[in-house]
Amino acid sequence: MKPVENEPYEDERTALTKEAFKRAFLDNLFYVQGKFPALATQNDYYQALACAVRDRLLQRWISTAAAYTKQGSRTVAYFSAEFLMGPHLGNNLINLGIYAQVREAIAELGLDFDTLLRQEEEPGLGNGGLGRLAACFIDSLATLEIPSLGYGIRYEFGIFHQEIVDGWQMERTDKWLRFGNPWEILRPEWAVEVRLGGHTEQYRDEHERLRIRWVPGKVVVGVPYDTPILGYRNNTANTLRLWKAEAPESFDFSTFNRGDYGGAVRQKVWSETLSKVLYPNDEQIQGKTLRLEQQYFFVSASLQDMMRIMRVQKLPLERFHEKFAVQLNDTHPAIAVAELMRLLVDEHVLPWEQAWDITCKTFSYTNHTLLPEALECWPLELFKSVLPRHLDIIYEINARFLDEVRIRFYGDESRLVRLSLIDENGERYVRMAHLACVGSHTINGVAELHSELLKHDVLKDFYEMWPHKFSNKTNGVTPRRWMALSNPRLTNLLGDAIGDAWIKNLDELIELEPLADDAAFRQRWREIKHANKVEFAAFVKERNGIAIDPQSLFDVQVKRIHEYKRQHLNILHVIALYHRLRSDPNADIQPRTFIFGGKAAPAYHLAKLIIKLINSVADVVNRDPAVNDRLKVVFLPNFNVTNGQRVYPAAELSEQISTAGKEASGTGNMKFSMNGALTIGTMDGANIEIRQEVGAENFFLFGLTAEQVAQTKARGYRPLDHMTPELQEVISLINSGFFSRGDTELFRALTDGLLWHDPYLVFADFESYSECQLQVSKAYRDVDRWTRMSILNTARSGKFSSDRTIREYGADIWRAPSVPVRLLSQQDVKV
Ligand code: 4GP
Repeated sequence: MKPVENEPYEDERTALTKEAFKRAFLDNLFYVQGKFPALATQNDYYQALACAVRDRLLQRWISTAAAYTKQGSRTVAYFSAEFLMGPHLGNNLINLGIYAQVREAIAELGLDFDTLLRQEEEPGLGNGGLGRLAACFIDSLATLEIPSLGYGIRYEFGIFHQEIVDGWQMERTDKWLRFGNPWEILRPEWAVEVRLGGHTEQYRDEHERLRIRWVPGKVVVGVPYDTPILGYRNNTANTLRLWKAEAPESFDFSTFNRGDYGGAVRQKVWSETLSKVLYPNDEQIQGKTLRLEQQYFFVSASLQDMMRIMRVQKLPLERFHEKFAVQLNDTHPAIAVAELMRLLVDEHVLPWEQAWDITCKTFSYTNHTLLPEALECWPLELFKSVLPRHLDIIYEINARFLDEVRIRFYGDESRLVRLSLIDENGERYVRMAHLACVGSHTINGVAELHSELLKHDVLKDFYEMWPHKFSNKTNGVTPRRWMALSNPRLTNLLGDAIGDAWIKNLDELIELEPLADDAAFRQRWREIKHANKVEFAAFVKERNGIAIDPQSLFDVQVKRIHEYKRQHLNILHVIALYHRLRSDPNADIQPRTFIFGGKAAPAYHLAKLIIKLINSVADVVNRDPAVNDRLKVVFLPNFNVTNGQRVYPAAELSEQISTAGKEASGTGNMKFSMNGALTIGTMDGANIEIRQEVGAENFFLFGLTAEQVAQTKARGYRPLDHMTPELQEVISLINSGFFSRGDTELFRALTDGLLWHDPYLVFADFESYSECQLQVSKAYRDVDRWTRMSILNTARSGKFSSDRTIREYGADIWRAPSVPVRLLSQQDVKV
């Protein structure tokens, strides 16, 4: 049967009906897994289910590729060292619109759908915010039908698994590929070579022109693994293309024949190291050779791949910037600026000026953090040893750039020093943020405040040079994963109340506003939150062995552990509450469950000590009958996407308590708010915009503003000036060894740090925070008021969809129109 023009066409194999799906599932169990029910494990069933879904993905993927190839569509290439995707199966079912049918089909076959979902190892190829943002963005790009490719690294080991042993974080290798990955397709035919190290030399070409040749020290092969990324209920399936590093010759027989077996495999081992493991640091970058090699590896492979695509589509390289818009997700891929120049000038013999024009029209750069320790700088010698040719190119870019600066800012020598791509104060460094700024046509921050701070602080000199390059693109998150998939009860209620258009157009949630005044609706709203809390409590019981009370206020802080995010402010307040209860057993305290979760970078000792303190306080408080179950503290191990999906729907209070001016945006704050949690937060990152949207009366604000933080520091901040009697008690209790079995030294690094330095102004904000928490408790006791506030948070969270963010990038930066895709059947594709 031929499809009607623009009507979705389903062929026999990939139909979306329940019956077709059951048949596909069993087919895949037999012919892909090679199993029959008596022998099949839950994992076999999961793989069969994933393959049945994948068939449906591939049909859309092929249809999409056909549409894009035919039209030679302008394409967004999102370059990111991290894609924190989370499990694919549930999300793909949501986006295909067959979640409910498939659940039924699996049940009818006598299997437990949730057990199968849980078999999936989540691909944790990112650290936190930046990597998860990339994942939300590619979901929105596909939903908005914008042709796009995500380019990154297929790490064999993603972010470590966190275990808590005796209160301490322990890291275990993330072997996510152990049982295979049904979502990826290997494309060996598109492998490319990437060179590293060695030296450069001059030579004369056939026209007697002096040219430069790079003689590499080693070569690796980048092999692409493709994952289709489905749009929500459309026919678009874009591509996430991740590179694995392999040796060109995996076994060197000539070396082997000389009897050197070790030498023969060394090249293979070294090559594979490049994509072996994700660096587990966020916002704290150390210049390590392997990291620069990883960055260059995926960037070079990707740019070469894009040039291949141009050849296939018969487009001349001079039009590279018309075909592709490349977004640099932070500075990790910024070496792309020099690499594109090298490819155009050295390999494709374009004049420098033309190559530079193409390069600057291709790239745009997003900054994700203001922390100075996160700004990537490579020691010059290290850089030269890995990328000698690129260092020459960067010198040339710099020379031309500084000439421009000299003319613009006549006589301003210090500005030249500040703007240079090379840091010459002491040991010399290559400044990657400067390379990204010079080589990009736009530069953006990820929330209004952050973008302002970039212009007036971190990137001030670049702003003065090119104010037109700067803009703000406030982050967003995908409502498919963070609501429709993870909060089915809320999704059903919303469906009944306002329909489901909000899944694709989150602004529709505003229709909920009048329902905040409807008592029956408020009742249902509460029932849903309660059911989510009960489910989460069961999970905590299973994971932590702690019984928590679903009637208590669920107060949650989940995110990477970092001093600037101030998990220690939170736990100090918990200790203060505990102290109040112990001092006055009749103190009137709202029962609360404090839930923490997050990973610390393995070498970040203070962050690890904060985890230990939280667990130590939990141990004491949870066992103490004197607090009479009014306080419970839980540290949820291994916070990742999967666990995030469990916790956001159950949360009532969202802790967004970073020192103002430090959190670029935050995206967890958005996930909480759209799931009906209220925020206690500072005027930082996107908190400011959340407060603006939901209304000041529906947000618990405390603490110094970014401006006040700066002033306080400028005046010479002394934490002891902010000591209150209660805070004094809290610190003494910790130092007395009360939470550490009498060890009075265990937490000294933390308490001394606070008493004498307190770089993130925990003490300065403590009183304001405690006071604000009292307001929270008071509001919580007024059940109707709280529910109203909760409904309004969801109703007014439309702005925080990543669809809105991507529309803004699309309109202001990429200028890539959407290309709707017509579903093809096998018969439509001629061999
Ligand atoms: C994070 C920022 O800390 C966070 O505020 C922001 O929401 C997120 O990027 C996405 O823009 N930065 C990182 C990092 O994850 O590694 O720098």
